[in-house]
Amino acid sequence: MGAGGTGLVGGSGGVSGTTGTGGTTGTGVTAGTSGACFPVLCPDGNSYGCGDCFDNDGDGLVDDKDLECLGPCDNTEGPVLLTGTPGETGNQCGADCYFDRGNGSGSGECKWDRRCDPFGPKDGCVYNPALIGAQNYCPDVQPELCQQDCGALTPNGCDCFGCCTFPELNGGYVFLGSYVGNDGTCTLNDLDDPALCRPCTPAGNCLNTCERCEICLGKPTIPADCFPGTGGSGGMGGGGVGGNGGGLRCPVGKQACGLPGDPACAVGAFCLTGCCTEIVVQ
Ligand SMILES: [Ca+2]
Ligand SMILES: [Ca+2]
Ligand SMILES: [Ca+2]
Ligand SMILES: [Ca+2]
Repeated sequence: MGAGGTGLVGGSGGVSGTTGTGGTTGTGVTAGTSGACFPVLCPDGNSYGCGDCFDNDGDGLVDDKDLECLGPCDNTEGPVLLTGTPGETGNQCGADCYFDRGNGSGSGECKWDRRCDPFGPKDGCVYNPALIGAQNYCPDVQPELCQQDCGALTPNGCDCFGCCTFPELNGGYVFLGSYVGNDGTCTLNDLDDPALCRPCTPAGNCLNTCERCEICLGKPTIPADCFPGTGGSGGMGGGGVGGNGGGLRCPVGKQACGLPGDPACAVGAFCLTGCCTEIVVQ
C-alpha cells in the first residue's frame, strides 16, 4: 500500500529515466555501482567464493553480481547451483538450511527430511508420507531461529532447503542441490531438465516467495511499473506469506540493490536477489 501511495505522487520520474553515468555494461568487477569491492562474510565469520571479490569462475561477474551466487556462504560462483557445503553430498535425507554453512543440528536449526517430498528430489530418499508433519522430520512450522537466521540468507524464490522456482518453470520448483552420482547437476541452463534439476516441493513455512516486483533467482529484472516515479498502477497489495506484498522490491527496512541506478549496499552487506542483506556474524 505504501508503494502505491508514492507512485501517485511520483512526478520525479525524469530522474530515473536518464540511466546514464554508471558502468558501461558490466565487464568490470562492479557493473553499475562505483568503486571498490568489499569482501562479505558468511555468518560463520569466513569469506567464501561468493564474498571474496574475485571472479572465481571467470564469467566476468563477481560475487553478488554473479547470477549463480546464492549468498555470502556460497563457495561456488557456478555454474552448478550448489553452495559447496560439506555434507551436501551423500545420501542422508535430513536437510538443514541450504544457504548457510555446515550441517549443525542445533535445536534452532531449520529441519526437514527429503522423504517428505513426493517428488523425491534426492536419490535414496524415497517418499514416505508417514513422516509428513511428524515433529522430528518435517515440521509444518520451522523454529523461529530458522526463520531468522536462514530466512535472512534465503533468496527470493527459494525455500530454506534449496527448493527454488524460476520464471521458466511456470510455478514449478527444482532442487538446487540435485546430484547425479557424485556431481552436482543443476545449472541455470538445465532448469527444465528434470534429470539434472530435480523437481521438488517447497517445504513448510520457510518459502521466500518470488513476488512480481522482486528480483529472484533467474529473474534479474522487474517490470517498469515496479519503480517509484514511473507513476502508475500502484498498490498491487495483498501479500504473500513473505510479508512483501507484490508492489515492493524489498521488505520494509531493506535497501534495494542490483539494478542500474541503485546505490551500493553498505560495506559487508550482500545484495541478495535485489535487497541489501546485512550479515550478522555469529
Ligand atoms: Ca567471488
Ligand atoms: Ca563469476
Ligand atoms: Ca557464475
Ligand atoms: Ca520474496
